[in-house]
Amino acid sequence: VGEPLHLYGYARSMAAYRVRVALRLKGVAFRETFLDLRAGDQFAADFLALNPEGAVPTLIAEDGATLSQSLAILEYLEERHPEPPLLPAGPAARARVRSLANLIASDTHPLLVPRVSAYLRDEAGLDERGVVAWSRHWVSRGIATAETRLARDSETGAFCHGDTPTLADICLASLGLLSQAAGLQLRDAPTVSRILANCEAHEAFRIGEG
Ligand SMILES: N[C@@H](CCC(=O)N[C@@H](CS)C(=O)NCC(=O)O)C(=O)O
Repeated sequence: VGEPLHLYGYARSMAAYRVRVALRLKGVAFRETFLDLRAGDQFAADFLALNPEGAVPTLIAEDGATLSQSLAILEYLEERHPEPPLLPAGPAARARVRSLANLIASDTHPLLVPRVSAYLRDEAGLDERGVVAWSRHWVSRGIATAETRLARDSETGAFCHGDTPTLADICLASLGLLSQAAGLQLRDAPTVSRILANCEAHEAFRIGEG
């Protein structure tokens, strides 16, 4: 038995949460070092040497490779530990799941990270209300698009694609975390709410370390 994987994360990070949930779903042992992003730990020289982007998650994999970007890490885990699968069979189904995952992880979440809020506040001159309004706007828009697609598509089941969790659920649950923290109601998103409740009931999706 080799060293457990080493995850660099942050308790409130949506992107680190995605990797934590995938590791738990796959039953892969890991240990986690928590950075404090509010204190600027991501800009410490030894961390920047690992990940020049200054962002979590960063994962030291089995073979010592240093991995970053949550979606790339999820795909790595899927290839390295295929069971249980987090992507469905068939190219169109896999593209649907990846598309839903990207809707959240590529088109929504990057607008909400600390470096963007800091720029809006410090460089673009937005006050705190403006920054909150910005975040709410993009979260609401991401959730509204997810709701339209999930409510419309026949592939939607107990989870985003069928009845077992996929990469899409991991990403949706990560946004659910943030919308809760931002005090956003999911009133107008019944399908998203139903899927998030199924995620919440699943042990691997619990919030917190380990
Ligand atoms: N697209 C990246 C996002 C990584 C990212 O920006 N993570 C945030 C925390 S959720 C971070 O470390 N931010 C540091 C900062 O904004 O200074 C991923 O999915 O891994």
